[in-house]
Amino acid sequence: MLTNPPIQPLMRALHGHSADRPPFWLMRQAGRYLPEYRALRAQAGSFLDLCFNPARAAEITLQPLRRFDMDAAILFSDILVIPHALGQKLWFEEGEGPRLARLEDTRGFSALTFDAFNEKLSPIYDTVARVRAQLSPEKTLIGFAGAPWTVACYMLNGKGDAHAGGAFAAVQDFANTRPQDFQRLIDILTEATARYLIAQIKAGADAVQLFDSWAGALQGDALEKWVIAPTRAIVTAVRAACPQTPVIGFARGIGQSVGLYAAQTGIQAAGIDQSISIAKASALCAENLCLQGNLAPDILLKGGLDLTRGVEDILRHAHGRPFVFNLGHGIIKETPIAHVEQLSRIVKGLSA
Ligand code: 1CP
Repeated sequence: MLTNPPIQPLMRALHGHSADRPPFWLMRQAGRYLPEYRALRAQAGSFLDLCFNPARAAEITLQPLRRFDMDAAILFSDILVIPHALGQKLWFEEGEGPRLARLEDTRGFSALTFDAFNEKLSPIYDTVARVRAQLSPEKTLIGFAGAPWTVACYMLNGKGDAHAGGAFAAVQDFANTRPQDFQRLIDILTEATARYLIAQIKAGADAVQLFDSWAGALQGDALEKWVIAPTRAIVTAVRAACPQTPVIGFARGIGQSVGLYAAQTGIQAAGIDQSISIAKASALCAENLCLQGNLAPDILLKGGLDLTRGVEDILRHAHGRPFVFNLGHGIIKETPIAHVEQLSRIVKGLSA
């Protein structure tokens, strides 16, 4: 327990305190819906060049706070810098998304190496330090990484999954039929993710979030083995090295399993997507666990009265418990800036 509550509203919530008005930030708050992002992106060359340019990445991290005064900045980077740092070739196809040289089988896993890991990632630690130095003391800096299951999906598939729902069926098949081989990859990623998050915290991140965007593809034993167990190992390693730093776990699409996920991983806050209500998630999780979420990104895209009602509904259900207002997934790139301004005003209690 802390003797003094932290001064940052977002850290107070992550440490289990409720507030009259919850702090807020938005997943993918830096990015293509902002003209100032698109301008810097156009100068940068590739998306990866942008992630590895500390001055530009720090600037992009700070851009949304200037417009909308969120309570937290989230490091501008990508979950796929981990495979890149382990030696798997990564590039981004313009207008499409990430591409990775495929890891065909265990021979591919053997080529992954920690030899240059922190060296390759050092520009990102530099970005974290720059942002923390420019951010006012009452604002929180969130570092992040992809969770092992989600990163393994991209590493084995070589790209996202275009099928509706994106369930990475071929990766699930690999995990089912060759569990020992898959475990090797998960173990490498668990070690890499813990090292990466601890280095971000040492560089100045106040809290960290694990994005497990494709956790919802798994159930039962597979969820326990590939999502819960590696997350627990990462939380344990981060807490041992940095006992005061909260870990937010966002296992998207796991529905009612969020209670089990939160209790068994030891996370300090649980990200809630839009598929279950905050009232339901509250009933499934411990009272002092901070919840974060869960406005549907398409309601923010739509705006108007639906947005006002959607935000107020969540605020009402979360009242009295530790809570961070956020979306249920990332901002859609067509979202009008005026809608994000409207959201910010409502959450702050200013007006609709
Ligand atoms: O063209 C561009 O400008 C690149 C678009 C873009 C951006 C802005 C990508 C490519 N990544 C990012 C930044 C990013 N990615 C952040 C920055 C911080 C923020 O503002 O929130 C974060 C946290 C991520 C995390 C990320 N990358 C996730 C997890 C969250 C989620 O959305 O589910 C995933 C799955 C990725 C992979 C990725 N990177 C980029 C794309 C288009 C994708 C998805 C690919 C796919 O599944 O098809």
